[in-house]
Amino acid sequence: TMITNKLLRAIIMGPPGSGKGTISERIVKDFPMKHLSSGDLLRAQMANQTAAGIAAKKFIEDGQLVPDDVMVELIGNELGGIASQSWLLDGFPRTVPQAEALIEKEPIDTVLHLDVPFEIIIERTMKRRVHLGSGRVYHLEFNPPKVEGKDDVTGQPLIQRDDDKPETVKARLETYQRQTQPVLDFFSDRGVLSVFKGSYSNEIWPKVHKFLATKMKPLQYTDYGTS
Ligand code: G5P
Ligand code: MG
Repeated sequence: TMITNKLLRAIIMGPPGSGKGTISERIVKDFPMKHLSSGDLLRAQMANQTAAGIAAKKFIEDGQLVPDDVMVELIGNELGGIASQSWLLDGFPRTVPQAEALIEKEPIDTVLHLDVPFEIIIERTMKRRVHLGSGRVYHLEFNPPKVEGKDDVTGQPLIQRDDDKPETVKARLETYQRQTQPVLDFFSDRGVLSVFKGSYSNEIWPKVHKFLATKMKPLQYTDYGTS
């Protein structure tokens, strides 16, 4: 394939805890793209107690989806602000109506599906810690912070997400199966879906990098090993 300078509009999908945040951080380090995570955006809105944040809170804590109209509006506004750049959408769309609303406004070039088995997800989310301000994600063993409980870059405290309790994670997985899996078919039918199957981010990462490098010129390749 010929690599052009055209902007790339990409989506990263996968079940809760599949590594969307982890792989996205790696992508934006090696490719000139902007990462936009719907979950990070909602958590920031909740922390700031905005109207959208207050409306979203009860859905998130129950492992349910925030209503489509709220999400379409929120993400539409954000995408407007980064229209001149290549971007990577993480966590949106996650219903077919959201996908339909998105493709009406934005041509989607590629959708990366992280196909990670559900069994390993509960443990991962229990040991996850996040930095609210940036969305940077850690894991007590897989990717521990340099200083316990502190973000590597800012030194600010790390938190545990309210929706990472095992019973909420189970609800999120069910929500994913029921409402988000159909979105995979939606993009597959449109010929833009690429599947990356694996249990570990380090195993998936080199394949994602190689694939994206056929679409846009990488800045570099960061090697994290393969196990
Ligand atoms: P979010 O924030 O989009 P989810 O559930 O889709 O939440 P989540 O939980 O953020 O996805 P992730 O980003 O896929 O997971 O995974 P991650 O954070 O990178 O990795 C998980 C953990 O595993 C981390 O600790 C990481 O370090 C570790 N890890 C990664 N790879 C490995 C590995 O190889 N090995 C090991 N051992 N560990 C690893 O959405 C949250 C809520 O917001 C609402 C919904 O209520 C949703 O539930 N929401 C929306 N509602 C409606 N519409 C939308 N579009 C919405 N978007 C968000
Ligand atoms: Mg995430």
